[in-house]
Amino acid sequence: MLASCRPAPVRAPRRAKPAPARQAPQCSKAAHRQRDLGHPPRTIDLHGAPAAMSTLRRVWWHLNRTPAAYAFKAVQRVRYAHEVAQRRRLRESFPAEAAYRQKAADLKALGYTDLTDILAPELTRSLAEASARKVERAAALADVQTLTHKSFWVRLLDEDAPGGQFSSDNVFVRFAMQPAILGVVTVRLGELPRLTDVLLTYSRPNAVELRYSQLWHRDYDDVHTLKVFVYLTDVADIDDGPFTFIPGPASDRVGFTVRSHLTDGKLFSRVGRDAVREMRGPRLTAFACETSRCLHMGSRLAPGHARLMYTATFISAPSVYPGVMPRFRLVGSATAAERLVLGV
Ligand SMILES: O=C(O)CCC(=O)C(=O)O
Ligand SMILES: [Fe+2]
Repeated sequence: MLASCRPAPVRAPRRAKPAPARQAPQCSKAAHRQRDLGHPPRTIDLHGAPAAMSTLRRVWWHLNRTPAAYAFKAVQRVRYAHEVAQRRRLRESFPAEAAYRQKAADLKALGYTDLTDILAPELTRSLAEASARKVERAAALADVQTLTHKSFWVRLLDEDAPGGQFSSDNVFVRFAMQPAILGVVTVRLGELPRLTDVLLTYSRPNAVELRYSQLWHRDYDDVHTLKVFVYLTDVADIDDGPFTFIPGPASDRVGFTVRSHLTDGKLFSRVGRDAVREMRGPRLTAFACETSRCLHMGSRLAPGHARLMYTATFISAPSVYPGVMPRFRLVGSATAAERLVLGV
């Protein structure tokens, strides 16, 4: 069944009181620890030790959350012109069927598209089975992760990436590397993308206030970040914490915001509530969103609800963060195009 993406009056969950929006660049150590480290790039996402980030890296990280990132990106594209040309040349490696071209066109125009009907059913089945096994361990993993910043969700794949690296034959990686996904993303970018991460998150209600990606934000993984999401539990209504967003054209009109995370009040002083879209759908609903462009939030779950969601993050290469630690380790063989996508 296809996802239904509907206009949605956004309401905060009953128990949640909005937090003050966060100002990005202030740097006391304590404040830094509190800040959203949900989406910083691999090189400087120090997983549990963000306070140890060097001053230079921290400054770089903050600059990349401003329009200056476009200038850095342009410099990186020139520096790595050879790789960029190779990514363009090899774009034919992945299928560009009419259906994929249509999805890519939707992404370009609107910033999102439904992917449910084009994914390989056997890979979706494997993803669902592997995710169900992971979720059995959620309680134990939650205990370990209560000290980290995002108390409203548990990351279930940390154990699959010892030393910070997934092997390329991991089912969560193979899912992202399927021809349909790479086909759509490659057509959209006009070149091979770089897969920077895969994530399985188990979101639960949080007792206190809305935090981090529960507030409205764009992702700053890179200037062009595109995420593929798969719901692994039903997300039928607002109580299930749907991924909620403002499509591309309306987000463009909001423009750059100094604060990286906005409360509903702040957002709706800049854009009408009628622009809001919610992704709702049964388990195995899949969609893509250009999260560097579209303002978005999610995981606002009502008591008694939980949401399991898979995320694959793609960027246009090269990264605005030079010296990115490889996220993947090649196991078995791969084509030249697949190696470029994996960065191995
Ligand atoms: O939990 C959600 O639905 C939002 C997640 C999010 O902001 C992201 O993956 O970039
Ligand atoms: Fe996000």
